Amino acid sequence: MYEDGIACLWMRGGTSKGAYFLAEDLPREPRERDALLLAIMGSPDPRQIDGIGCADPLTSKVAVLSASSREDTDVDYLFLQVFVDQALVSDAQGCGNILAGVGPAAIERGLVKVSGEVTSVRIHMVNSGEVAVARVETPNGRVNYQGKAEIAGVPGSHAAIPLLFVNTAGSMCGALLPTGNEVDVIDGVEATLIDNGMPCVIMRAADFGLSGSETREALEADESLKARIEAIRLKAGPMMNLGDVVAASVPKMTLVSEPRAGGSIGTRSFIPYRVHASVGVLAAVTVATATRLGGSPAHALANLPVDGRYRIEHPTGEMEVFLDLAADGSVKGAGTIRTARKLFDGRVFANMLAS
Ligand code: NQM
Repeated sequence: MYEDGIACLWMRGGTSKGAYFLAEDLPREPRERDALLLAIMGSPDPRQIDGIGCADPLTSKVAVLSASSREDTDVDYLFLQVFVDQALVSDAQGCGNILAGVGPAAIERGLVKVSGEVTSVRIHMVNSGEVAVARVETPNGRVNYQGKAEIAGVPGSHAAIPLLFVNTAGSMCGALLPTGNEVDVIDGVEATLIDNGMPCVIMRAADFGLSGSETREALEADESLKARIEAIRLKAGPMMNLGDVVAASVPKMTLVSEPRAGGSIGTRSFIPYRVHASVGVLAAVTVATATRLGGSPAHALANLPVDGRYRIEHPTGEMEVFLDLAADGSVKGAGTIRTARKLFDGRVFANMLAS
């Protein structure tokens, strides 16, 4: 049925890469759609050799775009995480990095019209039901990808895409603190179970005998550490209203430490089986939010900014996120700057006999 391929935009969004599709080009039925996406990415296979995934969860991602189902937004964006070495596709999380490519992709595909030098695209993030606004440079009626903005983890500079979020508290867990506590103890480890856009379990790196400055490779090579963290994740999932998370890519297990490079806090994030090369956008917003909770392990370690700009240190640099606080100190909104780039526009072919 898909012998002639499927129209696909392959884009970098922030520090991730993904395939951007129009919903109308994919099967409607989720199981059929997911089987097709697994075949397109080449999963399950640690090398994804027979597909376009790049053998890393950060480059095995999908955005499904469609005309907005809401009056207050311009486009619907469903994020799907295609697992690399398991036959799993999950909609249990969103992705703020792939989100950076959604505005440009929606304009490229004609879902959103250009409206001047800069086009504001209001994006309905279907996974969480929340809204993000992306500002996309559109001089001369088309998307401009070139510019001077630099983000850690991506070489070179590109056009800035400011992203703004509102009401992200409880995006997938129903409440900012789904257990009602700033700190819970799981397997003897103090953890903040929190969701301000991304379900995260925030724990001290030191409680695992780590400094928090370990490389991605060193952490991934530590099998007993990974087993300990996974045991905590499986217990945290139901506590966070996420149910059984055996087959889910959430919650993100984030180890925090004192900042080392002048930032606000250090992070190493298990997402959940690989360690993030940097940190997720909404995960960074969630960590920044945790630093404001007196009871959280993140609070005592953080160097809190006075200007609302939180510099979240990660293995390849830092991500700056901005928190907009209400008078009572709660987080009203958040923002960050990302970049994105169109890498390839064409038709992708899948070996459906493999699934
Ligand atoms: O937290 C990866 C990424 C992400 C998620 C992951 C993200 C976010 O960096 O908003 O962007 O945590 O699996 O692409």
